[in-house]
Order: sequence, then structure tokens, then C-alpha cells
Amino acid sequence: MASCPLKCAVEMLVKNFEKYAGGGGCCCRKQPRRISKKDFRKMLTRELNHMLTDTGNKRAADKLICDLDENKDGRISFEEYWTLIGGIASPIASLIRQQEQTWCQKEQPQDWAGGGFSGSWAVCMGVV
Ligand SMILES: [Ca+2]
Repeated sequence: MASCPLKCAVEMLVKNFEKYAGGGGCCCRKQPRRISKKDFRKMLTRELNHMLTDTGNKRAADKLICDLDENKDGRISFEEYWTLIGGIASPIASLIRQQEQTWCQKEQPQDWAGGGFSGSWAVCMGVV
């Protein structure tokens, strides 16, 4: 297990989705599994509290759900969940690059807003 960090990380992300999308109880797979608003808010506070600020704020959480819910069915599909993961990973990647540059140059840190991340919800939720 320890020799496959990327595979394990992806499996963990998939399992996390399954954990919160499991409330419906449908196992037929004809209906794609989705996370309800209530369970999504639960996931934010339990799983992402250390990565996003304001996870306990219901309005901020609802705005995030609204922004992620592309088909506006009121639930978060796996694809919509993956948008969240990408939205979190992108600023983290920028921060890592910024830290590497700071370590190399020992100069003032660059503004990481130009790292290609454009999700307005991240600004709302305060990706840290
Ligand atoms: Ca949806």
C-alpha cells in the first residue's frame, strides 16, 4: 500500500465520495450516486475543515454546492465532486510552487492568484 501513494490517494478520494453518496441506498447503479446537500455540508465540515475556511458557514457551503452543481439537480455527482477536488488541488499546487521558489530564491513570495485557478467558490470558502 505504501508503494502506491498516487493510486492510494485517488482510491481514498473515490471512497470518500462513496462514503457520503451512500445515503440513497440504491445499489442498482442505473442511477448514478450523488451526494445530497446535507451530506455534502457534513463532508465539508468533517473532511475539509483543515483545507477550507468557513466550512461551518451554511450560506458559504450552499454557495459552494450551487457553484459545483452543474446540472442543477440539487445533488453533487461524482464529476461535480471531482471539480471540487481539482479546485482544491490547484491552489495547493501553486502554494507548493511558491514555497519551492521561496526556498530557492529566498526572496519575497509571489502572488499565487495567477496559478490558473479561477473557481469563485474557493475565494468564497477561503482555500488555505
Ligand atoms: Ca448535480
